[in-house]
Amino acid sequence: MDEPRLKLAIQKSGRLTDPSLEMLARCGLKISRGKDQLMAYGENMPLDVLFVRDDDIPDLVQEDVCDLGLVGLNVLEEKRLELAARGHPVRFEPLRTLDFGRCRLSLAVPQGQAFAGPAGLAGKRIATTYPYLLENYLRERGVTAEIVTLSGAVEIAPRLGRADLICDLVSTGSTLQANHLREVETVLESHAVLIRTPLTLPPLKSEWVERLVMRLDGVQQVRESKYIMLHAPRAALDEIRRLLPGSEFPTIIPLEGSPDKVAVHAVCRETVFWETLERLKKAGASAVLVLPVEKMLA
Ligand code: PRT
Ligand code: ZN
Repeated sequence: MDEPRLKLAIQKSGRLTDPSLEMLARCGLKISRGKDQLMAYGENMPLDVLFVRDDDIPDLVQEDVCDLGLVGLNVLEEKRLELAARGHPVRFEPLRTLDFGRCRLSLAVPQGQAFAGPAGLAGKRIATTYPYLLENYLRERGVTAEIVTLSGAVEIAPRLGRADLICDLVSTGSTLQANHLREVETVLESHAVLIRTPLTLPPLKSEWVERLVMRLDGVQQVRESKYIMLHAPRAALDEIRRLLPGSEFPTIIPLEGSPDKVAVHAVCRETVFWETLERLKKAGASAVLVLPVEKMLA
């Protein structure tokens, strides 16, 4: 009998596509994309990748077409609120926060216009493509405003006289600036999320979900991690241990012929800056080597 295969939905073409594919490749997945560009076959895992619009990803998991999905929290939360408003059960679960796709859903007013906090939004027209998230934000603050739901080009709505302000995604802020808008409030901090179906999967599929998640954790952990090797006077060990960023249990190795010195090897889970190396040297460290970590399995 054929092995059951997992189906994972990712964005077909957009901001999340490259980082999603890169993440999967780092998890060891090799895919072949045939003529049918909508689906790629996992060659070395029982996992196939479906390429779709990001807005369809929660639905595909919701409707059991896919077991897994990689999507922005903004899209996910909008969908969750929409389902709740319609009285439908939510049938997707977040599995992991991913370290890409960072942005925020923010309120922005025309430059030069004052903003008197959320209470000042009462009676205003706010243009957005995220009506449920905005409605939720306003409701939590007890404010009644008019939500103008658009399908795109939100940033030009105030200039066209369709709205007083906007609620849109921002990353660098240059789009807002180019449109003479000023960011004033964050409605949601967003990032990419791995979601799964709440259904119990058959054992083989379930095992591969676990393996994938474990690899994802490993990949995300090593992104910032470095392996540090150095020589240290025994007397300075406490100080040097304290200086090593995010390393709990360094390995201490005696050095042949130098009873006063040891070698210290440590995995640092935080960025190692030049300043840290300078402090280590000041504390007595020598022969300091910093190496990238390729894979890690806790
Ligand atoms: O075709 P499809 O529906 O799949 O794609 P899409 O056009 O809806 O989505 P896409 O590719 O633009 O974004 C996919 C996801 O990336 C979003 O749902 C967010 O989770 C995430 N993301 C991260 C962003 C941004 N950063 C971002 N900057 N999505 C959109 N933007 C917009 C922003 O609104 C602005 O218009 O990009 C523009 C540039 O932003 P600034 O602030 O850098 O100027
Ligand atoms: Zn979209």
